[in-house]
Amino acid sequence: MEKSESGSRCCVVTGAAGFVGSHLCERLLALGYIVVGVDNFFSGRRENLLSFAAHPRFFFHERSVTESRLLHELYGAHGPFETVFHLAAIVSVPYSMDHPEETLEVNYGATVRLLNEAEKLGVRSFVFAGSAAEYGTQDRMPLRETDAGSWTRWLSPYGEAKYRATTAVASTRSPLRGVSLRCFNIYGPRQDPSSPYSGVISRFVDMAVAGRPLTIFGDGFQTRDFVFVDDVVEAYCRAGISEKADDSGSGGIYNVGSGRPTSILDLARLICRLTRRPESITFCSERPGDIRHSRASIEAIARGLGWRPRIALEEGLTKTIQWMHGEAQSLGAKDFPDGDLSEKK
Ligand code: UD2
Repeated sequence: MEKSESGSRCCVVTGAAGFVGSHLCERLLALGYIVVGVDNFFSGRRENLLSFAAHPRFFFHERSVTESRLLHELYGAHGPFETVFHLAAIVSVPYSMDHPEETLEVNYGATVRLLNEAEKLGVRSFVFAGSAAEYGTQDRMPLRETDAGSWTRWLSPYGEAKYRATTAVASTRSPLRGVSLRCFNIYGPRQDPSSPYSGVISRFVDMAVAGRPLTIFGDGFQTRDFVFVDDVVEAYCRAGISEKADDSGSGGIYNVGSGRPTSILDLARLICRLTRRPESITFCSERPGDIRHSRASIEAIARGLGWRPRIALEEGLTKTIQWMHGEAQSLGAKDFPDGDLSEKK
């Protein structure tokens, strides 16, 4: 993406304080965009904003995406925007099991309202954070975009709400361009390792850096498709900014993954090697509801957006480990101002 092409056009990023959203804001700022970030800190973290909160082209609003007329009010404050990147969501699958209605309202209902607002405001592109969870349980690998439908058996309200929202986003009509990115297992700096349901890489790296044994649920032969956060951000930028017409036939829905399977046992061994720890791995019982394998077909995104993953697993893990080392050292030394930063303009 060329900085010179973007001038000082404006984008909205919901979920700006999240793991992926914060990286996306940073990239858009580096590309020369004005970025209006929105987050209610339900799961986003203030420290994720630290590296760019004071940027002269970043404006932050502590708001919820469930507020009606949110985009209209942001438009009133900042003027027209070209792209809405909608990443804010209830991200915890276990939470979605306990709160199915709230999940449907936040992850689906709010998305439909934002889409309607975007249409009325003449926004050019609406890019949505879909999920591999939209595929539910499947035996056939790799997963193609057409493998999710009304017949799918979703494992959680999270998966179903994301599927419904993706369907709404993909059925927008010109001139608004709706794109949903079904991301597989994203990892990288700023992913929070603190819950038992945090991404396995963030947990393993955290355990290894702390010198604790790595805990595998099940036999370790289950596989996942891991994709580094910088590659995911590149996919968002291409989806939101690209002028290229979609000739992939996938209707504005794209998988974002590496296309490669990695077993959890191989992953654990690799992290032990990269952190120069002895191979200290313990096995516990399988996590209830876990899928066995997950792998993306990435043909559609290659054709439609010219995207392919660039960061190999070992390189991405090395960056994640370096970041986690830094976190471990600076623990307790963080400080961040409270409140709304939107007055800076
Ligand atoms: C991801 C999502 C989940 C849901 C699902 C849909 C994350 C964190 N989880 O679950 O919310 O969207 O995709 O497909 O994005 N594991 C261990 N030890 C650990 C942690 C995990 O062995 O300490 C295993 C776990 O049992 C699973 C694999 O590692 O077999 C990956 O776990 P995950 O939670 O990172 O991701 P996944 O794909 O199961």
